[in-house]
Amino acid sequence: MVNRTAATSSMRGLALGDAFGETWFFHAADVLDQALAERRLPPGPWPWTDDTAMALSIMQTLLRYGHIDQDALATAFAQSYEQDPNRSYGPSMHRVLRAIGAGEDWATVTRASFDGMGSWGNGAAMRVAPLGAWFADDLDTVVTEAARSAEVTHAHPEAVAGAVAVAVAAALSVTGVPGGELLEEVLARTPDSEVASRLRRAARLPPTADPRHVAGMIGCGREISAPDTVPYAIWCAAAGLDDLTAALWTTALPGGDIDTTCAIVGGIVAARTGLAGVPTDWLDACEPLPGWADQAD
Ligand code: 8NA
Ligand code: MG
Ligand code: MG
Ligand code: MG
Repeated sequence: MVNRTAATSSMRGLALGDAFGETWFFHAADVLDQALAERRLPPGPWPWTDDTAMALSIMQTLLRYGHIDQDALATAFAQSYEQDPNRSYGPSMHRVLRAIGAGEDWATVTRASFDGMGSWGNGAAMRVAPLGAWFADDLDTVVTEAARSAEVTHAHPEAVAGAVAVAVAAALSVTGVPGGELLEEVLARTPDSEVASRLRRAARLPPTADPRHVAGMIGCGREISAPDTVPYAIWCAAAGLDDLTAALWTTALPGGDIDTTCAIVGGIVAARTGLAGVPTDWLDACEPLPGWADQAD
C-alpha cells in the first residue's frame, strides 16, 4: 500500500518550505535576524527552486512506475532542468543535468563528479521527503528507494545517507512517531556516515534548545553538503512535528541553506499535518505547483 495522500501533502510542504526559505536570501544579516525574530512574513510571490523542481520529478516517477525507475528519474530531472534551468540549482547539477539531457549515461556522469568522488551535496536529501511519505508503511522500501533516488545525481555515500535519513524521517512522521523518538528512529536506519554522527549529536540536544545553538554544533547548510544540512533539518522537524509554519520559522532562524533546510522540514512535517492549518497568506504567496500536486487536503 502506498500513501499517495501523505506524499502529496509532503510535496506541498516541501514546496512551501523551499519558497518561504528562499525569500530570506539576499537580506543583510541584521535585517534577516530582526524579520525572523518578529516573524514578519516576506511579501509574495515566493518562487520555489531546484528543491521543489527535483521533488516533483521524484513524485512523477512514483506516480508513473510505483517505484524509482532510475533511468526515468534521470530523464525527468533533465527535462525539468531544460524547461527551467534558472531554479538556483546546485553548482554541479548544471553540468550533470545538461549531460543527461544530451543523452549521456546518468551513472557515468554522476560518478565522475568531483574527481570521481561523486557529489556529497544536500541535493539528494532536499527532494526526497515525499518518497518517504509514499512508502511510509514499509521502512525497508523507504531506505532502498531513497538510496536509488539519490544515486541518479549524487554518487557519494554521504549524499545517499542524507537522503535515506530524510526519507525515513518523513515516513516516521506519517506513522505518528513522537517527536522525542524521531532522531533515534532515523539513526537506526541511517548508514554509518558523517550524517549519522551529526544526527547522534543532534539527538542529545533537547527540542527546546535554541536552533542557533544547534546550528553552531552541527551546521545548518552553509556548506550545502548533506552532513552540514540534514541533521539540523531533522532536529528542527523533530522539535516542531505538529505545527508546520512554526517549524519553518524556527528552522530559518540561524540562516544557512534556508530554502533547503525549510524544504526538508516542510516535507517531513506536512507529511503528518497536511496543509489545512497553514494561513492563507502563506498559501497565496507560494508559487503554485502543477495541478496534480496542488490539490487541497
Ligand atoms: P552539488 O552537487 O553542486 O553539491 C553542492 C556543493 O557541495 C558543490 O557545489 C560543492 O561545493 C560541494 N560538494 C559536493 N560534493 C563534493 C565533493 N565530493 N567534493 C567537494 N565538494 C563537494 O549540488 P546539489 O544539488 O547537491 O546542491 C543542492 C543545493 O543547491 C541546495 O541548497 C539547493 O537549494 C541549491 N542551492 C541554491 C542556492 C541558491 O542560489 N539559492 C545556493 C546554494 C545551493
Ligand atoms: Mg534551492
Ligand atoms: Mg510493503
Ligand atoms: Mg538550498
